[in-house]
Amino acid sequence: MQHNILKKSDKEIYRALLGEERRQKEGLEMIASENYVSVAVLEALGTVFTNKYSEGYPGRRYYGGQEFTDAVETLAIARAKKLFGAEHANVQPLSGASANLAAYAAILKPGDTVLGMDLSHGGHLTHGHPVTLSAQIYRFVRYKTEPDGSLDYKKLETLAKKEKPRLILAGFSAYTRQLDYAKFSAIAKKAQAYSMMDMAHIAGLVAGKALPNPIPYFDIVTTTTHKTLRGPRGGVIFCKQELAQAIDKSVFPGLQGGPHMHIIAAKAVAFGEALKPAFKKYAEQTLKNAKALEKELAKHSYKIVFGGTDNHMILVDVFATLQISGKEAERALDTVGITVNKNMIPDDTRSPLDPSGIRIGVPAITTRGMREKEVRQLARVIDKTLRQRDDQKTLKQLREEVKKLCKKFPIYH
Ligand code: DSN
Repeated sequence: MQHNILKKSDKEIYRALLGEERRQKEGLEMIASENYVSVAVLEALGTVFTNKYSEGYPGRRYYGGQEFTDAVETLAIARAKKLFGAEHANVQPLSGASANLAAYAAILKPGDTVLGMDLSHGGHLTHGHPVTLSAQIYRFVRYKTEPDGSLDYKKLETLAKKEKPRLILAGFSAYTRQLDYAKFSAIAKKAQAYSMMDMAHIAGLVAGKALPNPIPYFDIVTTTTHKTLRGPRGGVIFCKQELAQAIDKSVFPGLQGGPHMHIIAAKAVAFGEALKPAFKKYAEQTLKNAKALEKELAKHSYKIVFGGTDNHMILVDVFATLQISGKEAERALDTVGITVNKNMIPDDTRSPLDPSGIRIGVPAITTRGMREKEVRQLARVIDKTLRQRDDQKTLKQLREEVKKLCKKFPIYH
């Protein structure tokens, strides 16, 4: 990519940018929450929309000069609603975390009870982990998965009866099985609680119709716009029409100031791309690749957490399999150019910074065009790397193999 002006004006940032471009081109991103956006999305991000303040919403702004920002945000909203069949969309949240916080603030009072999935069982930090701001404001009670990887909806219903939550939260960042949305919704209705789903990880798979759509079942659905959806970093909140005003007020002026219009422009571009037929193929292939990875790693005797995957990622208990920590596994894979992240497994007894597992995702390699054949090859590379992590010669050979594969499936060429 050309960065002729930056090259002259800021050599330090230019050097870091070149380094990151090379890292992404010559290595494989297998962090489940990452992806490669299109050049059109990148172009939209680097535009003069970054100069503009647009507090408010289309047609109701606090500053002048909004002809084109209104056009962009209106398009982003319309495309987001069409993509997911939603009644209302707010495209201003700066991230998934701020989308979740704004959603909580729209419907909860301080001290209200929320049921959310435990972090080590796949839930997200913002679903009630004690270190977060929301956990200081609201009373989170966290539910867990069963040893076979399923969710016991009877137990969830009993918990809801006991705890009397105002909100029941579904969603995850490291859970690999399909949730039963109808059951969540029924339990919330019985408990007279709101229902909310954080679909950040799987939004692209929902948009591509490879996974069921949670929108009809929940009062509120939040998402990020990167990950499987392959847009810029950011968030969106979808809701039923009766909550639209509360959600909008909660995002602005409740939580945020001026929206980032260059990012909203890039979101609109990404939604437009996801509405095209090619995105459906991408979503389907992502699921096939994840299944292939699960099968292949199981063949190499890896312990797959939750018993397998129904989405784009798998969680591997490397400690149980090889007696190495997730941190060691992450480091070893880094040396051959495969980026994954260490991850807790359910009720992990190890520390979050040195847990028992790694999370591996296929959204980015699927964007590069890789299919089951390459996934099988990668499973072999991963296995060899982890088992022979102290053999420098083997690691060097594997690094070359990854580089070769990257060349065959280039990005931003
Ligand atoms: N950091 C994201 C992930 O990796 O899943 C969630 O926010």
